[in-house]
Amino acid sequence: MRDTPPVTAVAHPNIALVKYWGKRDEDLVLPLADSLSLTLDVFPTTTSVRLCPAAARDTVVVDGQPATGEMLRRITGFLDLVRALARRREPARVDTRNTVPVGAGLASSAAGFAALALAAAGAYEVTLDPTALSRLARRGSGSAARSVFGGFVQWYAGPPGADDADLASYAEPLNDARLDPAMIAVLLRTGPKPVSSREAMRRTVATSPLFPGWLAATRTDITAMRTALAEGDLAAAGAIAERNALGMHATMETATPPVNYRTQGSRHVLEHVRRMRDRGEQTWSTMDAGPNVKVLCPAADAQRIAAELGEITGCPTVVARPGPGARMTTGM
Ligand code: 2P0
Repeated sequence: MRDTPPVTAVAHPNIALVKYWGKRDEDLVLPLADSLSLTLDVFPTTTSVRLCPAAARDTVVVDGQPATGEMLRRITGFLDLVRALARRREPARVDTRNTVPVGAGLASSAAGFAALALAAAGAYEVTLDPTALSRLARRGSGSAARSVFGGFVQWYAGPPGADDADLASYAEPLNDARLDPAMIAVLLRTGPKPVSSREAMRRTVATSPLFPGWLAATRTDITAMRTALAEGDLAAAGAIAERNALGMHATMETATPPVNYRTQGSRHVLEHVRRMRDRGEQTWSTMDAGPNVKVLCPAADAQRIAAELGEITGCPTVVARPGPGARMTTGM
């Protein structure tokens, strides 16, 4: 029995403006609240999947290296979900190429599982509409539900306790958003993170006294962010995004034991972005599960602002713009 030809898909990372932090169901990857993000046009992940009927088990290769441990377990577990949907059993070979360092808080798992969901569904011949694809990607990594779509995207938590909770939690593009900003990634350090976001979320929900307050604020932030996007109000969107991200970091920094993704370098950039704003620039920061800072700003000012941030940090900066959703492609 021969291997099937590879099916290849590409997806881009997304950066949340209203964050996902905390699950109500670990197995189904159901979040405690809605989140809202911007898919970028940089750092794509390309993944191909071929079925290997004669093989004894799945093979996973990430950036040319065989995957092992937790990464292998998560990807084969995800393939099991696709096989269950397809009612098929063949092992697969997965080949993934990232253009962003894995585990540095630059959403490689979002792009990775969005591309894997699309390629694996294709390889196992399961027909999924975009909503079903988003649900499937969610099972690999929550934020991947959002990378299925381009531009501004909202991921619905779904009503808690519902029998069809799995069906009700998926992402959708926000077609009424009237903003077309830039996002600058300041690449302070690109090593792997000290604590996985999965573990950090778990710890935060279980132990941070600030978590309930941040979660309640997040629910309000979603509504306010939707209004800001629909009105094309970058200043309102930026202010909500910065406050929501700083609040999320406050929750994990007050967990037991604490999780600190903010480094001295991050704090320096956060402070500088505030100072730029004080002198009239339209700049707002956000940060994820890593030390790198992303800066939301008008597209027309992005090159100038990125040059200044590069100069004060001595680190590379990348200017991103709204990017596309996951799609099939030919070859790696
Ligand atoms: C987000 N992050 O909304 C938040 C903000 C990081 C900080 O989603 O456990 O890799 O696989 O569902 O999606 C990163 O967490 O976590 C993330 P799992 P995921 O973008």
